[in-house]
Amino acid sequence: MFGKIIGFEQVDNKIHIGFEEQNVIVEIISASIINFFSPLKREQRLSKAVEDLKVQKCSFSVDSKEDKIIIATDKLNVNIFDDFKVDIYDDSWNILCEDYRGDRKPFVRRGVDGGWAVAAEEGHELKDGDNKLRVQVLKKMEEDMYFYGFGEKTGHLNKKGYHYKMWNTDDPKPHVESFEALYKSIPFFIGLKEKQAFGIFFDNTFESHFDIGKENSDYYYFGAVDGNLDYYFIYGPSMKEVVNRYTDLTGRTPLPQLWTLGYQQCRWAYVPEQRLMEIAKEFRNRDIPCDALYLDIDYMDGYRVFTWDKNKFPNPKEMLSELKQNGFKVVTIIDPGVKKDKGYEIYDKGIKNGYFAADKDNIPYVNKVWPGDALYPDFPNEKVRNWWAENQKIMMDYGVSGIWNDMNEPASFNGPLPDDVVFNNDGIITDHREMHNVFGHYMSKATYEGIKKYTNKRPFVITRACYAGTQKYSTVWTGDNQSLWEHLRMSLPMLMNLGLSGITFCGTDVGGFGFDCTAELLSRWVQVGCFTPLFRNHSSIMTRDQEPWAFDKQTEDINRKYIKLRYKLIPYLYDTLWKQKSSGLPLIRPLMLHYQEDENTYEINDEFLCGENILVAPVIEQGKTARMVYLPKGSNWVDYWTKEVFQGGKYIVKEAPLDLCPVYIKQGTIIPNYPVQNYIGEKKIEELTLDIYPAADDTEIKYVHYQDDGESFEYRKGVYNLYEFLIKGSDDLKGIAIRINKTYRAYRDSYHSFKFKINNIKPAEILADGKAIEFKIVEGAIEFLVESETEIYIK
Ligand code: MIG
Repeated sequence: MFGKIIGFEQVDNKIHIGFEEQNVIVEIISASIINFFSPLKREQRLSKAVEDLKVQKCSFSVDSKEDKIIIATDKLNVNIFDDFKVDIYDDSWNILCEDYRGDRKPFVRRGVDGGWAVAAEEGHELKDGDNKLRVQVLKKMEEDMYFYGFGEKTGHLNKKGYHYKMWNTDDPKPHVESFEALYKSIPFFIGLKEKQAFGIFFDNTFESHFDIGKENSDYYYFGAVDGNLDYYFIYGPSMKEVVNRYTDLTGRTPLPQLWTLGYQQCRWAYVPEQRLMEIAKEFRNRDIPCDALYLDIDYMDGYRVFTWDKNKFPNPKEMLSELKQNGFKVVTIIDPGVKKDKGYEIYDKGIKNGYFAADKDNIPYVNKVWPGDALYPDFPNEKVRNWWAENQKIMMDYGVSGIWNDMNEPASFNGPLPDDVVFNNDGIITDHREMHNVFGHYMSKATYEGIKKYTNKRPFVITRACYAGTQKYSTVWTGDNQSLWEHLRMSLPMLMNLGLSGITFCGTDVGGFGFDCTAELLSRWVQVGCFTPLFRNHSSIMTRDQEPWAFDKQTEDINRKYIKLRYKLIPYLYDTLWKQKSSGLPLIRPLMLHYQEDENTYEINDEFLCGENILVAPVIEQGKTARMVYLPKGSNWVDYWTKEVFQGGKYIVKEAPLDLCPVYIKQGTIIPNYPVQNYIGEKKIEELTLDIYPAADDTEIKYVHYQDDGESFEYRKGVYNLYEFLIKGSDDLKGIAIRINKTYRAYRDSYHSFKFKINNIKPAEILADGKAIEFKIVEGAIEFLVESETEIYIK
């Protein structure tokens, strides 16, 4: 395809290499990130995901020797051969990633004459092949490799042995392991080889394929049906560094409004007004915290976006303001499909200005979605995005607090959009094949910009379809799961891999969307939801009710317990998000992200870390009341419920009756807690609780806590506070010294006091700034209060 190397030329950080048939550019983005590019479709890179490419100047060398070109940075050695074969080594020449030599040799699907036709008649489905790839890179499968990431995929954490397709797909059938595509396309993965991690981001928005040693165990490959060859090799060696660098390229999740971390209740559909108000009232009457309620498609007038059905909601503004007084924020759904309907303002304006995608004869393209005949806004066009952003004002003026973007794969009821539907991508005329996977991305971006402009608050957007980089604009949920134990099980690796793929703020429909939930399933699901980034219960029309109280008293109590625990953890979650701004590390993490040295963690599908310090090992099987828990090597772990300490590096058995979710806190950490509130902002938080798990030796614990107004963009001007808590045990462990430092102060509200809750110690005396203070023992932990910036000594 490329032919022999003819020569090369270095221009700044780019090495232009001429091959007989094609030119390529190898760009040194940093010592650890290299981009490989060939303009197979068009000259420019035009990334939709990387909006602000930051090249870090670094020294590197380029030489040619015999049959190859050798590029060396401080971290990587890259050999480039004829046919654009690339081998990448670390700085000690250990191979990391080597191109496979030779052609694909797929396994044979054996059948018998006529046999398949009969099977197909019965309804059996055959997987498509993918021999139509115009861009393709084959890499040699090394021994002992593991693969993660790929965005939102079914199956397990490690993707080795599977094939995936990136083509945003709305398939309402129950999602199972054999699904190759779902709603989101994030063409990024992490390879782990002998404890070294690297990432590959294949930035191509066309239908792409990733085969991870499925068709042949000698190689893995990625490729696309069209577009440029454009991929980044991102070195670790730690997985944390890979995620950090990948999110540095594609962007990170901005701080959300604090309330979005609270509990959210959704249902298709809370209509009319009286039903929505009833739901709100139940939460408060039953003492179950809740911050957000959702309105699904039925609030609209004939499914016309940006309208209200005034029969069901006679006065939305008044209703929303009444709800707000009670702490409820309302999020409304907005689909992309605009009803074809003369006289409907949005349609008229869109038609007048040519804002809809058109067919090849430039006639606006019509398909069918909820409103019947509908048109698709040309979101890849900035003008259209600006218009869509303006439309957000309609909803914001009513007092809506967030926008839920559904159906933006885009979905269509009347067969898929034809390949040649035309889009105008900011001046470049292109088609559905190229824009399909970024349709939801651009829609979320427009929604984000609009909400930001009209509220000046941090926008809350939640989208179903996305591409790499959408994390800059939107939260995601994983679409139409079902109330199945299998889907609860699957949600963990799916969310962990989304987290590794840059999507920090993600969640599944807690309790399951389709099918009827059971009391036990909801009880176990809420225990997972409590520790996952987006905590939203959602269910479909015609399924049985699924609110926390929809079953029996025990289920309601369990819901209340975990939803309240969530509210206690809010400052911990928020701190983690704040730290994510620089680390890129997600909220939900697979164990190996922090324990890469411990191979036992590589395939743990049923446990996860919430931030760095909380390990959750939920029960995800019906009828189970005990489970095996693996505690990773390198830390000690404290049972959150009993405070018993365990050494890492082994499996333990934990009894877990229905109301107990096994949770372990890393020893030597601090978990900040807020008091439980009915909703974020109900109480003015003047006291921060510090739940402390002292180290077993004299290791110093440092925890940084972040505080701001939780809603505006003032923090970007530096309006926030930082607190540093330092805890150090003496060698003989006879005493523990604690220091509180407010290391940065620019935000007016601050805490008046700190409540310390120290687990697993038995002090004789506690001194604050040298004076003895009182303490009590509550549930086995000692508790005492101090004012700001005190030095504490515990004897
Ligand atoms: O085809 O708006 O995933 O959350 O409740 C159904 C109705 C359309 C799909 C979404 C789901 C939402 C539903 N929507």
